[in-house]
Amino acid sequence: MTIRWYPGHMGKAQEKMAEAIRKIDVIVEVLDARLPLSSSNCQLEEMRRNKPCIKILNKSDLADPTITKLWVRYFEQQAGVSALPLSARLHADAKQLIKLCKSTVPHRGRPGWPLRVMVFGIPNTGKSTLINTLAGKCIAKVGDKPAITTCGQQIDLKNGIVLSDTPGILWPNMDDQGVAYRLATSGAIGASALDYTCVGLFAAEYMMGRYPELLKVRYKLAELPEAPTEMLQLIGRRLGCLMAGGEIDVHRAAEAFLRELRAGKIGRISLEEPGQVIDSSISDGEAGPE
Ligand SMILES: Nc1nc2c(ncn2[C@@H]2O[C@H](COP(=O)(O)OP(=O)(O)OP(=O)(O)O)[C@@H](O)[C@H]2O)c(=O)[nH]1
Ligand SMILES: [Mg+2]
Repeated sequence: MTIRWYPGHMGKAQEKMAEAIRKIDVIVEVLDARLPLSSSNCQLEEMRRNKPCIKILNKSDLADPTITKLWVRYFEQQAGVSALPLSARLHADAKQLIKLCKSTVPHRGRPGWPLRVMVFGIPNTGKSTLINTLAGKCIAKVGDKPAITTCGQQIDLKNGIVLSDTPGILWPNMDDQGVAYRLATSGAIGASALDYTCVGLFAAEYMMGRYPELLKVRYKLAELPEAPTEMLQLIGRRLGCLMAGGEIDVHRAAEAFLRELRAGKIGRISLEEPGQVIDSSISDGEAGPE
């Protein structure tokens, strides 16, 4: 199944942000540390107007730490970009971001000259969580599903910094279905736009190839099966996803598996690494790359 998700509010929000960037000093792009490239919005480069950009690799508590280090190095090579892995719920991590914003634009952040920061990113990467941690209180609505924020808002941190929270936006043409499936695996795509079984099979195949030991431990398996379909059956059995008559409900199993994967219950994983060939081979009717 081809995944496409571009709800109406995203186009409108993007137009407003492109305009608002004129009056911004630094852009903080909140990426998902488990898939930093797939969660980068390709439209930002054009919207950015050469403004400095800090790439946050958020949810680093859920990502493979060795691979996150490689990603930091990867992004640091880009002009005008610094990269910082963090967990948006942690105050100590958020403080590091404040320091970095101030050192990136040292001439602002004084009375009458606030440092204007736009927090930008695709849905569900933790933008509003980061803003709440920076503000020290719950100002922005947070949720465990994409497109929680649909309108922007400005927050004065009273420390010389004014933040703009923005809705998560994607791009209209999701031509690279490898990217789309990684986004769906991470929880960045609305449930209405995806088929849990297809995404679950994609995620199971990836995990079997890249993190087989984590699967064995989590689902108490001595060996992994050959095929992702069998893997989902085994997971369904372990998690009690049964239909009347005792057969495995594969759809429910896939949904439960993705929930566990997204919450880090299987372990810290990364869905991509720098230099890997991004697989674009998924097309209509296919569950995932063969
Ligand atoms: N484990 C972990 N979870 C996080 C972290 N940051 C945010 N989350 C969770 O990720 C989910 C999405 O967080 P939000 O802050 O609503 O994300 P957002 O980017 O504002 O999402 P939209 O408004 O939909 O674009 C919530 O369930 C958060 O609790 C993090 O660093 N680690
Ligand atoms: Mg939000």
